[in-house]
Amino acid sequence: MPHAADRQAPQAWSTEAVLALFELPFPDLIHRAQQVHRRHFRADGIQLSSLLSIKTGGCPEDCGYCSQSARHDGGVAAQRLMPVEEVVAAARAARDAGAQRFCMGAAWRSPKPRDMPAVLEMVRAVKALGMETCMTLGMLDDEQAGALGEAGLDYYNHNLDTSPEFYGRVIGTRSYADRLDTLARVRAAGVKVCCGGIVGMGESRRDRAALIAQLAGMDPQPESVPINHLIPVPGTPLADAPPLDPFEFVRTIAAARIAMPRSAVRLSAGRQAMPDSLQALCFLAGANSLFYGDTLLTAGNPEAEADRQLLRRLGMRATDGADANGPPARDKETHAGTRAGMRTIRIQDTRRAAGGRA
Ligand code: SAM
Ligand code: DTB
Ligand code: SF4
Repeated sequence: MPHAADRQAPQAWSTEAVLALFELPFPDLIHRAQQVHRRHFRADGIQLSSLLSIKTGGCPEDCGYCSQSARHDGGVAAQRLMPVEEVVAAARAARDAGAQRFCMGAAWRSPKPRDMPAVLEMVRAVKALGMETCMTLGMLDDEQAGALGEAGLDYYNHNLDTSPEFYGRVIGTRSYADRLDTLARVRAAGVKVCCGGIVGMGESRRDRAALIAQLAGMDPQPESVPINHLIPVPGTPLADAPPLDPFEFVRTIAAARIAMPRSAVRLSAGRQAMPDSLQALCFLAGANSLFYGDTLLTAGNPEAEADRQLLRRLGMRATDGADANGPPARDKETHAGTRAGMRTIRIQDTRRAAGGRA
């Protein structure tokens, strides 16, 4: 029987209601986030996704945070779409290092018809490695979303990024409504939705609450919610965004966890600048997914070995995310190997694993 607090319909999360979460005393907010988290997930499990930029730079969009926009000088050169074999080789390496999902990103406004055959081939080939697939290619039309669904794409990432009110200060070339349209097409194609945002762009607490309310109001809620901390990129309009209190970032994670009890909440961009202690607080606040591997799309991320050590030090383990949307997992026995509902993934130092062959 769902807990009363989790039974709230998605639309029950008004901006005011989420703002009230942000305004709780920090210990109360974390306690509440932990309660919600433990009703739906093992508190020691982390899902690991690796990212690859399959088409870098030269993007016609004007997103104010982005190194890849051709409209600002973010220092990233435009490249062509990567060959399928190189993408598959990167996915295999990520799988062998312990990633269970492979996310492929392209710096496009939307895919061109000529790009689709290669992109669909990438989905099929990465799936054939036994990995979950995710793509983020910009806006999609019905046909493109349908084709990705038919190819077996598991997730499509398309973020709302911020509140409807702050949005126009950051992005001018696509509207909030455009984003919601793409997300509806992804849903209609039977592909799971990965949708989140960025904090630390100079938005207010109310904007952060409004972003969470928008995400939580999606019906159904996104299966995966990346919470990115702005990585300020020199040459972009947001290079000098005012610093955000780290506890405010943790509060955003906790509000996302409480408002979206069954979603995987991913502690996403910006981890390289975060001490381990802050990341641990994010896990306590309900984050249960990470980008794993030393590069995001163009920016740095902690080394895989540093993340393995962090999880080890915290007594946490990589999981396959199968507990998402599943029943509560309270049984300590699930720590051992495979059981219905969740699988522990062995993450390893591939340099050591490959030692015999190197
Ligand atoms: N071009 C596609 C699109 O925008 O739909 C996909 C890639 S885009 C880089 C994916 C997301 O990465 C953005 O929506 C944004 O939330 C996040 N992102 C990009 N640059 C970032 C930065 N400098 N700091 C934090 N997050 C960032
Ligand atoms: C998301 O929300 N964060 C990821 C993924 N979706 C594609 C991207 C983060 C990008 C960080 C900046 C960069 O690497 O250029
Ligand atoms: Fe282009 Fe995506 Fe960067 Fe916006 S976030 S400029 S759409 S690559």
